[in-house]
Amino acid sequence: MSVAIADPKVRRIIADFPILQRPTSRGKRLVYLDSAATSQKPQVVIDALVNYYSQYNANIHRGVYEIAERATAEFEKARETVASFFNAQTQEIIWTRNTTESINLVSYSWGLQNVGRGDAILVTQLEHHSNLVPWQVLAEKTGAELRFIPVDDRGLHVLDDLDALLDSCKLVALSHVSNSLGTIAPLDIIIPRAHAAGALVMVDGAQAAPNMPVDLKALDADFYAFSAHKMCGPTGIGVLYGKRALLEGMPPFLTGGDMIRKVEYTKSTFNELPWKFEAGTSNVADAIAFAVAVDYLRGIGMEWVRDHEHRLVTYALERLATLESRGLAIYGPRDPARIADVISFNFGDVHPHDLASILDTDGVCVRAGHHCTMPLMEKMGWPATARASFYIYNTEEDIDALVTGIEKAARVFKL
Ligand code: 7TS
Repeated sequence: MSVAIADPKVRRIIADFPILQRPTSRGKRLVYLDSAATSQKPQVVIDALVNYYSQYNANIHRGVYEIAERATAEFEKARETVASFFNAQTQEIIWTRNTTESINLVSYSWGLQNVGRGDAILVTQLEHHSNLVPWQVLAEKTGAELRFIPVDDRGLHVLDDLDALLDSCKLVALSHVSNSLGTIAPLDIIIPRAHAAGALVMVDGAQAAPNMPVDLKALDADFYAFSAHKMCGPTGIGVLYGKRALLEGMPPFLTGGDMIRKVEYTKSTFNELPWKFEAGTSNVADAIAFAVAVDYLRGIGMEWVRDHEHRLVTYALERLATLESRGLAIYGPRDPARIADVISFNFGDVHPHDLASILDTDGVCVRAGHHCTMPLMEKMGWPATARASFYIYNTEEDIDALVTGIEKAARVFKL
């Protein structure tokens, strides 16, 4: 079941993930190539959850007894850990459930206050539904125009008409990395151009935060959203980063307990940042465990993560290219420098769900479908794709298993 992994660092990383130690129900090694959907969790993160619930489970920001004070302290320390990892101020880190909720927070709170008829919201043709539907709804509510930065047939941003697209634009909302094609957005060009045109920039960092170093101060985006579960952390906890001055000026998204300073029968005043945006009992355990995941990634080094995935993407493109003459279509950019963690493909007329099912019989997990980017699939003329995505625990051997699985599918479907 096991294979010899040459790189001792990768071997040590794999040993940290209990799910990678057990065989599949068919007795195969688990070859997990779906980390873009959600990453696996190292034992330290699982332990942090168990430790919270078994040692100091209590509600935060209210109890004066020892375990409640410990829970509050660990919860707020987790925020500091995340802030320092991404080079932000602690008050700029708002806990949410996930990327989707973070984007909705901006759309409802900032959007409804600042966007109106005659304004434009600019997104790209690559967006995950989470960074498209909230802006469609905002445009519909406010009468604003929704515009699109086009992408070419390799999924690369076309910036030729950027100045015209930015005219009257209040917000540019785009993904740092595309979850369907892996394209890395040219934020170094788009963010300064948007700011010069008077627009704010909201970056969907769901696929970038787990896979590359992100320095929020240097990036200069106004808002940045990501989910813990894609970066070794638990599900149910995400982050909205916003520049402090902007967050200060925004009304709360949800209201109720914990986000208030004073409540009278007919009116209330709201808490300061970041708690103004955190109504109700927070996801204490998952925030604390997320900070453990962040420390785990810090120990590995995000530069190493990016280099490792660059090696894997380069190798995967080389290996998959050998199947092109037999009908494998590889989508997205072909230059590994332009791709983060994802490669999408189709094999002849085989439906990607059938391909994924055949791969699954050998323990190889890939995602098949539209990847929550239906408009992109439609524009490209693909009904769906198969998608392999890579993370810190993947190896060249995993890519070999993918290629062997595709060859097996070719035999099954007589391609
Ligand atoms: N934005 C991008 C770029 C994403 O990849 C995802 C999730 C989201 C937003 C939403 O994240 P959530 O944590 O709020 O759900 N992407 C995927 C995927 O590619 N396969 O499953 C989920």
